Formats: sequence, structure tokens, C-alpha cells
Amino acid sequence: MSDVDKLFASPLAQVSDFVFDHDVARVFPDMIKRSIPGYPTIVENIGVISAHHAQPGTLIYDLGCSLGAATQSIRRHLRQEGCRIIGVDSAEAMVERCREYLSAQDAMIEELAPASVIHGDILELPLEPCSVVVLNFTLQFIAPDQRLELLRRIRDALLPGGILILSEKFRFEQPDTQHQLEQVHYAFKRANGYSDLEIAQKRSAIENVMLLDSQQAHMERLRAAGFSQAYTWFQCFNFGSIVAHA
Ligand code: GEK
Repeated sequence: MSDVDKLFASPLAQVSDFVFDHDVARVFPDMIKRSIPGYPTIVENIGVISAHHAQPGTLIYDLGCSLGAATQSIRRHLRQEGCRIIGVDSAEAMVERCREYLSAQDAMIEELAPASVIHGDILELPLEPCSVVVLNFTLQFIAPDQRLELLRRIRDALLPGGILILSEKFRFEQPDTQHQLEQVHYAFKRANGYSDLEIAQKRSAIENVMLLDSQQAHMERLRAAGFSQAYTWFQCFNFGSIVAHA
């Protein structure tokens, strides 16, 4: 169902800012697996962590769901009765394909928790009371000055005992650490078949649209948003995932 990512393989006269369009949606599963170290582990364990914390009869949100990888994982692991999952994404191309993937999952496995996908902006979507919210590599695409407000709204929507799972690419304050982890990330991409040209062109395309925070900045913002506890449960190179408790 997914093609091999060759979007940046040929020299481009001008590298435009990265957008989540039909071309990206077509190659997305291949692109994200070959670009984010630990992505399959993170996605699988978002299912485990969500199933551990989900409360019966409540909502679970997957914000910036793309093709619904996290939603599918949650559905595979969830055992609680009466939960419903809502995926949200602002890219129409992603939403269309996500619905197809979820229908395919429904056709293969019986009695999964119902999941639906909303085409919309998570900055404008009113959030209903929920027990789990997932932001799997989405917050880094939100304008920095909107991030705290979004986290506050998520915190306010979470029921007592609820959690947010926040995965991000991290920036490191220490220039040496930043350099070393960036280099090893490029080595990971080369090991997955990306050329130096692809790596350089993708980097130019994404640098204006994906603005990174340090782990410390994330922790401070989560605290400011009202979360009582937050910890990193996974890290591979400069990518990681945090659980924050309401
Ligand atoms: C996964 N979570 O595979 N509102 C809604 N969606 C948005 C917004 C917004 N304001 N801004 C960006 N997006 C997924 C991967 S990808 C990460 C998430 C990546 C969406 C955007 O359209 C894209 O689908 C997603 O956030 C980010 O588990 O490509 O590195």
C-alpha cells in the first residue's frame, strides 16, 4: 500500500518547505520508518501504554494522526470496554488514506474499539473529556507560541488519571551533544538507504516547518500546562517519547 520514499532523491532546483500532501502520504510509512530511529518501537508501545492507562468508556485522541499508525496500535492493545479513538489531522491526503487503513484493519480484525478520523486543525478542535491523548511527532509542527496553549487544553480535557504521550525530535542545548546525535541520525538514515543528497534536501525542506525544543523545554512546558508528572520512557539518538500525567 505504501511506496518507497524517493521524494528528495533527484537534485531539486529549489527546495520548497515540506508539506503533508498526496506525494508525502503515498510514501509516508516508508519515509517515517527510515527517518525516525525507534519509530516502530514507539508506535507499538504507544499501544501498550495507552491500553495500560485507558479508562473504560472514555475517549482516546491521536492528534496529528497521519495514517493512523498509533491509532492502529492502540486498537490492537486495548482491552477496556467502551473506548472510542478519534484521530485528527489537518492534511486531507493523510486523512483519506488513514480512513482506508482503518477500514482495512476493521476488515482483518473483529471487535476493535471504534475509531474515526476528523479532518481538522488540532489548534481549533474542541477536546471532549478523554483518558489518553497521543501527540506522536506532531507538536514539533505546531507554531512554538501555540504549543503551551494546546498542552493546556489537552491537560484540561484529560480525566483524573489521564495521560498524554508526547513523542518529539529533541534539540540538545550542548552543541557537542547536538552535533554527535545529529551525525548519528544521518548515519541511521544512510544505513536505511538515503543518499547524502536526499538527507540534505529533506533537511532544507523541513528546517522552517519543524522547530525543535530541548527535553528540558518540553518538561518545563508540560509543568506550566498543569501536568503533575512527566518522564521520558523512550529515547533513540535525538528522538524520544514522554509520558505526562494529568
Ligand atoms: C504517526 N502521528 O505516524 N492539526 C492537525 N494535524 C496537524 C497539524 C495541526 N495543526 N499540524 C501538523 N499536523 C503520526 C506522525 S507526522 C510526523 C505524525 C512527521 C499533522 C500533519 O499533517 C502530519 O500528518 C502530522 O501532524 C505529523 O504516529 O511526519 O514527522
